[in-house]
Amino acid sequence: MSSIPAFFDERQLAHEPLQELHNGGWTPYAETPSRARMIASEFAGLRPARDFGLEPLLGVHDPGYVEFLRSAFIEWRASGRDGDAIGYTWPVVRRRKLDLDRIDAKLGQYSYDAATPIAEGTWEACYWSAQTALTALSAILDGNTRTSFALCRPPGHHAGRDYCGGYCYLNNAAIAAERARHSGRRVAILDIDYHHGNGTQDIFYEDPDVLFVSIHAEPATDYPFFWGHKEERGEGPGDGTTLNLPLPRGTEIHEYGAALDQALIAIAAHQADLLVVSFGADTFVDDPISNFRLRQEDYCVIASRIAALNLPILVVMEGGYAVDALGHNVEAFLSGFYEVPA
Ligand code: Q9C
Ligand code: ZN
Repeated sequence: MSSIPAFFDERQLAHEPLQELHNGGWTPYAETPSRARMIASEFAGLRPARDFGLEPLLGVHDPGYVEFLRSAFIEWRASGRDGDAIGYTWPVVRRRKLDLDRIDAKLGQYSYDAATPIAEGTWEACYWSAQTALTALSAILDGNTRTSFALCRPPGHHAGRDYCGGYCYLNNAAIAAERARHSGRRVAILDIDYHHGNGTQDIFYEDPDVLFVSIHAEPATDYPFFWGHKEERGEGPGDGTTLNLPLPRGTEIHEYGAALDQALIAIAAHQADLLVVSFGADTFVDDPISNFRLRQEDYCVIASRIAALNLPILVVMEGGYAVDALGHNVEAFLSGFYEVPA
C-alpha cells in the first residue's frame, strides 16, 4: 500500500472509445477504463479531484481546440454519424488556420493520427483527468506533501496546444507544469513513457524555463515516428531545454539506467525546484503494444534514483497497456519514492 497521496476522479472513466485504427485494421481500443480501475485498486484512499475550471487548461491549450473537444461528439452525431468521431483528412501541407465548420475538417485540423477517437464521454473524462493532475499538484504547492500521484486517464503527453493524438486530448503534465511555473516554481518534466512525449515537447519547445527530458523508444522504429529524435534540442530561446534520449527496442534496465543517469544530470543542472514525471508503464516487458523489457522490480529502482534528486515530485500517469500487471507496476514505481530516506 502506497503512502503517497493519490488522486483520481470517477468521471475519468466516462471515456470509452470502441476501436482504433491499428496496422490497417480496426482493433479494440487499448486505452480502456479498466486500466484506471486496475491502478485505483492498489490504493486504499484515493482522493477526488477539485475543480479548477477551464483557466489552467487554457494556460496550455488553444481556446478553439478546447471548444472542439467539448463539441466534437455532439456535432458528429448531429451530422448523422454512428460510433466515435474520427478524422480522415489531415492538413499536412501548408497547414494554416482555417475556420472550417464541417466536423471532418475540424477533426483533421485538431488531430494528427487515427488512434484518438472522440467518444461520448471524452470531454468529461479528459476534463477531469486534467483536474486530477491540478489537484495532485496543489497538494504539493500547498505544502501538504512532497510527492503526489495523479492517476490521470485519458493520458496527455501526446496532446499539443491544438491537437489530440496517441490516446491523449488534454496534456495533463503540461497543464500542471504550466500551473507550477505560474506559482513561481522552476519546473522540469521527465517523461518516461515508452513513447516520446511529442505534445509536451512541442508545448515547451521554445520555452527556456521548462526543461523537457524524455527517455523513450527510438522514433525511427516506434510511434510517434516524427518526433523524439536525439537532435531535437529545442528552438530559439528554448534551444537546449529539450533533451531526447531514445533507446532501441529490447532495452533492459541496465541500458535504461544509463539513460536515466543522463536525464537526472540534466534536471539537476537546470536547477529545477519541482519535477513533473510523466510515467508510463508501457516500458514493461509484457506490454502488448511496446517493446522494452523492464520488469516490475525495475520500477522501484527507477523511482528511487529519481527520488534521490530530492525534489518535490508530481507523478502523472501516462500509458501502460498490460492491464493485469498495471496496478502492481504503478505500485512498484511509487514505492521507490517512500523507500528512500528523504
Ligand atoms: N499501430 C500512450 O502510451 N498507437 N500512447 C498507434 C499503431 C498509438 C500510446 C497505433 C500509441 C499511443 C499515452
Ligand atoms: Zn506510451
